[in-house]
Amino acid sequence: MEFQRKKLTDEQLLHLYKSLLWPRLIEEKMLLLLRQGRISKWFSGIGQEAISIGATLALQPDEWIMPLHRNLGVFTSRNMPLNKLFKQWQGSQDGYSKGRERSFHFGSKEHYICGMISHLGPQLAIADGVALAYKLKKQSKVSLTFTGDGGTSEGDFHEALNVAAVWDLPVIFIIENNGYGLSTPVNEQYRCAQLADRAKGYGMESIVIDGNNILTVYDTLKGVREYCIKNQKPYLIECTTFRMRGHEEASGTKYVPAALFEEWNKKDPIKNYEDWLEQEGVLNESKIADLRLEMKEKIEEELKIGFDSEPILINTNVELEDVYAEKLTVGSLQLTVKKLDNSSLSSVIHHPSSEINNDTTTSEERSTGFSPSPSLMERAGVRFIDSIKEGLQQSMQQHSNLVLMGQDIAEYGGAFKITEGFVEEFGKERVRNTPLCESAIVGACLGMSLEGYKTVMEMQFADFVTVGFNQVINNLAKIHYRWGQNADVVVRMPTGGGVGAGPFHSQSNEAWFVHTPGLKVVYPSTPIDAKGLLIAAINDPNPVMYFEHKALYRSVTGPVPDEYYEIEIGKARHVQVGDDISIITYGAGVHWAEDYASEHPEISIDILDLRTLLPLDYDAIKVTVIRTGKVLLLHEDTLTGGIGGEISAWITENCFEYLDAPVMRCASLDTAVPFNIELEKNFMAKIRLNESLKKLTNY
Ligand SMILES: Cc1ncc(C[n+]2csc(CCOP(=O)(O)OP(=O)(O)O)c2C)c(N)n1
Repeated sequence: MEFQRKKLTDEQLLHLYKSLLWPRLIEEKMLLLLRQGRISKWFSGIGQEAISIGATLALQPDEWIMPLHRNLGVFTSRNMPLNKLFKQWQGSQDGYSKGRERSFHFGSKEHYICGMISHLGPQLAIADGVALAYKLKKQSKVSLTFTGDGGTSEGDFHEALNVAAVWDLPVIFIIENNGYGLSTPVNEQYRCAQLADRAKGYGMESIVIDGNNILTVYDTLKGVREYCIKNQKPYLIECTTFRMRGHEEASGTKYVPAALFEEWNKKDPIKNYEDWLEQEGVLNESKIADLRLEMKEKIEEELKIGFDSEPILINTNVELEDVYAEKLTVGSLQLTVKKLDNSSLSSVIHHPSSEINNDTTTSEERSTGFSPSPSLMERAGVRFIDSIKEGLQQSMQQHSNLVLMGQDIAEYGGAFKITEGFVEEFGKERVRNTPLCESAIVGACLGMSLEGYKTVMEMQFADFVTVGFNQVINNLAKIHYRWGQNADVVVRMPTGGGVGAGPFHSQSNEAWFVHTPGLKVVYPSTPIDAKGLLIAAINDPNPVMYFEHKALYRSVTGPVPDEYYEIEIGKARHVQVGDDISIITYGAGVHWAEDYASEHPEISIDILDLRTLLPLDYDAIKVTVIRTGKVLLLHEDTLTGGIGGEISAWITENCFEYLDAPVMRCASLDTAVPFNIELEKNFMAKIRLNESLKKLTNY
């Protein structure tokens, strides 16, 4: 192995040596503790340390790094104290994640490290988002992310590299090619000669370097960092190395030929560097021995503190509270936002098939008891779609740190034209057409959040969230609970059927997200709520799935205040008072229920529009149950596993004594959404509403 010191001083060379040795000695100690049964699991990076250390030290300490499971050197090179790291690995209260995360699956804002989730690839797009934030702030910074050779086969790798290239983002992608995935050798992982060759396909520069040579890694990274900042481009570095131990200690290394270990043992990054430093006269045997002893003593000291950790705090309230970030400030701005509740609105909602609620009818007798508020200027007859646009537009005006992302949302104005004209008003930097890669864009939104941005991503159709699902469910939703980082992201979900769009442009998939702690799920049914809930979602520091029913876009109109206002997330809307039966519903269901009620004055129907599905407004649910004692849960989503089942269970548990009949559900058929319009009508819950209500009335 050849070392070139270039202009590095003895002191710098020594610092690199110490930075290499420290994680190696920590790991050796961990392996000992593992054999003694004092720790439970260990993912080893022995033999690969030069990559983590060379890369981390080549960056500025406030540049974000997205490390993986073999990158202890990233954490130690950012000077994270061993005692706290150890507490983290042990799942202790005073580690970095309050005992909620394992091994290296955590981050620390203070150290600009965003740790992995198990799925490996999702890390990469987060680096895109961070780099985009640097770029928009015009900062001379890069982000750095790691992947293994195995991880390069994931779609996330391709999406992240492509986005970085297309958006000219200063991201350094490092592949640690250590010969194996878990046990799968590289010849069963890919067919290109070098993984670095893939960069060409994305229009990106790349290089293959010896990942075991600390000076090569350090020098290359310094140069690449400068390149990325100066040219505002990403760069791919493939580091060749070898995994000297099993995937994790329990999994062994039987499948690795002994000759490979012998060969790579000779290329050990520490031994080789140590020998060279001795030749250079920077180190000698006794100094090495002293350093090792000093470090070993330090390890013992740190472990003493590490083992002496606070007992784990088991407090269910704290566990639940930590799922969501508190809404204290809004990005960097402190906003005074008008909060609307039902009593401040004059609410005349004009909905699809009913002519009763037109703009000349005051609402008192028909619905809500709302009274107009003199402080709010409102326009009548605003379409649902225009209210969404208005909420988005006013939010863009309020928050200079808000960026919109989505397919075709710029000049084209989005599939439904909601962002038409936005590029002219806000510019292309903040209204971003994305490549066709939902996973990377959700990941990039999270990366933006690490740097204090807010993002709204438009899913072209809610159906397509499936290809960004992992990022939503495992990154956005869990990050705050895992290590206290919020994900200030709204995903707009044009949803629902009724327009003959077939199985992949019509689905109601809100229940998937309701089942995921950490997300909020809102689903307005009226223009006034659509605007106010969107503004609230954007002001909320947590990830919010915002469902907007496509069939309501142009068919529903109503009054909408001109002002910038919020409708509180988590509060249902009592649509109309009735005594016989409650319909609890949301989205298109609200309009079905209202239509039905107006066509059947013989039944006195109480209607509750949930507006938010996570968290649910249980107080409002209870009020309507008590009022009528008979409840129908109505939703366009399919029956089995729909949110109706959840609410039914809650009512049964909590309101049993008020019930005069079993809670019933009216939902769509348990099939995909059919294309033929007649078949689709038959699929829809609406067609069974009359039957369901008759059954409930007659019970
Ligand atoms: C999506 C996903 N699939 C499978 C796994 C199981 N798994 C964990 S690590 C690993 C191998 C990763 O190989 P590579 O990316 O080369 O990294 P290395 O462990 O060799 O450093 C596998 C298959 C996982 N964590 N996530």
